[in-house]
Amino acid sequence: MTYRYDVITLFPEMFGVLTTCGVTRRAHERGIWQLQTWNPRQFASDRYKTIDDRPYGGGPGMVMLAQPLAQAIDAAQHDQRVAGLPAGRVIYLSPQGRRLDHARVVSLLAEPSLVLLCGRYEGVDERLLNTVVDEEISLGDFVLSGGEIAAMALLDALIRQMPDVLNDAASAAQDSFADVTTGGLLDCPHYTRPEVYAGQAVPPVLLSGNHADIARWRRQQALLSTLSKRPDILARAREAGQLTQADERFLALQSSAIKPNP
Ligand code: 4HQ
Repeated sequence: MTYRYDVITLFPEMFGVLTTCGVTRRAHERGIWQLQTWNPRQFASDRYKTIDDRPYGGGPGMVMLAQPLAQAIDAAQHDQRVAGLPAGRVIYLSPQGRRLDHARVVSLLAEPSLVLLCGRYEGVDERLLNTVVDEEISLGDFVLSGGEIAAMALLDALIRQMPDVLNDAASAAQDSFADVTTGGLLDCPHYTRPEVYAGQAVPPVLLSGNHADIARWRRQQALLSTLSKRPDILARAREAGQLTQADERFLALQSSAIKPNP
């Protein structure tokens, strides 16, 4: 299976990092996913290539015109169909959307094609959202200069979950922590050489060679970290039945160890 993503953006150059760096590059080279960018400026209908205009009702900033965006989306979906894929659903990245989490990432992997719409300025004409956008997704409760970095974050999160993208060790290692929304915990601490750094020794259990002890210690560290930094995630893990009796016994001994997140 190969995934195809079409991105509507005034800054297609930004997406180069996904195909030129790291894990996403390797997956792209191996044909696991494909990217096509579409610049709405190329679909502008006047000779000045206008893609934005002043907001009705006044106020600061500019609003992206519906028409060039609608045509760019049409062209992307047409191309997807020509490639033998379904016309992708249109996702608009915006702070008004539902917050992205791991569960949504995993569910989006069921779709072989998507169209990601990146807004700039104050956003896009509401009538475009009403007519062609299927879903709005937010990266978080803060404001970016445009949807591009949010779209890139979504793509990165999608790509690293695709089959055969991470090596075996990495995918095995992330397994238990992958889904904080369905019972996963925060990650445990990691150490590498040297054995002492800045006066801090590596926890001796990690040098013991006792794999059962190491696994138990890592689990307990993950429980402690989740308890102190993200009690909401610990509660969800408990509700999802992800905590063992040993986990609960360990946590019961820790009620005095809760530190506020600095
Ligand atoms: N923006 N999550 C405003 C975001 C954003 C976010 C994208 C800025 C849309 C018009 N996108 N433009 N947060 O802040 O996705």
